[in-house]
Amino acid sequence: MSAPAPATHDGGAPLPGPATAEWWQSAVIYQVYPRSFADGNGDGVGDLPGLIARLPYIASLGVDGIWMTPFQPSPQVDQGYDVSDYCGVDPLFGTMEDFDRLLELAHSLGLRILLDVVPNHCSSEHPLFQQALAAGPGSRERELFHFVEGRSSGPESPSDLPPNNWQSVFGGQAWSRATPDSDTDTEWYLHLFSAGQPDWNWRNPEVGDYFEDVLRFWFDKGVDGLRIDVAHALFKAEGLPDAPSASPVVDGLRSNPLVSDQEEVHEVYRRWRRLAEQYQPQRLLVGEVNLEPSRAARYTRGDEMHQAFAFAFVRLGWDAVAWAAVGTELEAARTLHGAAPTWALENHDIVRSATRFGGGRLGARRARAALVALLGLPGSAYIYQGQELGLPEVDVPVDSRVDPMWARGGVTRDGARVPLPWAENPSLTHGFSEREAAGPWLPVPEGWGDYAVERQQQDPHSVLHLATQAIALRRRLWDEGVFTADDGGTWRVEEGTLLLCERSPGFLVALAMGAERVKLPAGVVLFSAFPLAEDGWLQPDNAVWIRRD
Ligand code: TEU
Repeated sequence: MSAPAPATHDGGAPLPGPATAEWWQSAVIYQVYPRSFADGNGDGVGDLPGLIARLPYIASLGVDGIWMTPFQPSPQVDQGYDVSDYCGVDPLFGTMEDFDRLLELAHSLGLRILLDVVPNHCSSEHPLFQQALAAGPGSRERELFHFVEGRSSGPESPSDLPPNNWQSVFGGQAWSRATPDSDTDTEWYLHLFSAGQPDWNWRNPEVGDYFEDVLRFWFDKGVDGLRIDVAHALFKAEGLPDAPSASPVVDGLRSNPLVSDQEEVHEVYRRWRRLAEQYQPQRLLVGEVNLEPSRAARYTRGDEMHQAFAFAFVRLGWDAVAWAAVGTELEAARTLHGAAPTWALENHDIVRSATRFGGGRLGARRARAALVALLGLPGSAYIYQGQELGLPEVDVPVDSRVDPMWARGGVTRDGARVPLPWAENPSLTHGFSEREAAGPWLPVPEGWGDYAVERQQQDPHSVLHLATQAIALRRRLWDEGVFTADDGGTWRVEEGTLLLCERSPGFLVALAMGAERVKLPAGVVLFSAFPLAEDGWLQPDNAVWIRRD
């Protein structure tokens, strides 16, 4: 099949974009949360040897690569997002030799490896933070972080109040005393997350240089790219002024404009892009930029990151009109900045889609349909481990919750992080770990084996089969030139509840989001989440890919 003519939009001007797609433009990436993926040494925590043993499973999904959340040395206050050594491997997960083995085997299986880099903050155990604490107020060492004199409630109580009213994403104030028991050290340090995660001061050029070395270290090893944690937050408003409101910084920092999306941050990604381009093949940068579409797209301008997650649907209910509106916004941002959306419905921070979309059988149907829709959209797609099994959110018993957000803010993300069920057999962990008696780091609920990989591999109607088939067909459509990097998406709603995204040219993704059946759009159905029950109709919570030439 010959490649279709370039897509045209708004008056016919061709969109900017490469004639030949880069690998990441068509990619499906599988997110691995190593703690919960597979436990190789029987200590109840997933690790690199466990992941190595299961790499063939990931390859069998047909995905292009893996994004791994942090496995670097860390006190694990925030399950690894509190890094104390950016260039190591925490013994909890294995050794650097294990990582090298992982990288080599992944590459031999055709899988790229993306790592998580956490540049907004480190661990309070990081040697540079420890040195800053020891060096005391006013020292050069403290300029790597945000150490600031506290405010005073009265002459008797010097510096007893934090420097400003900023709130932590995890709940409570975003400041802690440098040395709580000291009369002489009256400084506080900033932490947008937990007190164990001090924010770096990116206005100090030494921080930029430090991270350049970190990037080089992993790129030199052959790592294919990086997912950048809270990428929009590195710079804070100059002078750290009070926020207009001291309400908790929920929803990924969006309620305090002073802690994120400062213009200076773009220079960081320009520098990182230049570095990424020095490697062959070029290394990929994908950002966690939890901002509205028009702001997030600015991080994917031609000389910045390659991708930024489109989190927009994550905040929406099962509502075709709302999805179409957000899809249209994302398309407008794409047209403006030339980078296609990077889709994700789930990750380790978000309530599982099967639960978010209604729970039980209804939620399971919707999650399955949404996954099919997602894989047909123009742009790269990220799938979170277990999404291909249709895992629901788990109500982790209160005593077992370990997410620091639970202690600080009363919200837990543990329910999306429960160990993966590999085997249906009745062992306590369903094949995740050999640690039977004490169990894994988060308990698995009753009935977890029903979702097990082994079981779904035997069932041709399973979510696992469906996801694998959708990924294979998607790949074929790219190879045949039906899908191209220049494709846009025109979003609309028909019959009140039928969500449509028309991918240029002549390819339609349809998702029935209402309670009633709807007319099936004209064209040849290439794929569906559920079999089509009646001629010419689409049942509620089904999704189809349609070709109309
Ligand atoms: O998350 C950044 C973030 O602000 C949100 O995802 C937040 O955790 C969520 O909106 C709360 O509802 C990243 C990581 O993905 C997350 O696991 C870390 O806890 C966080 O950074 C700190 O490193």
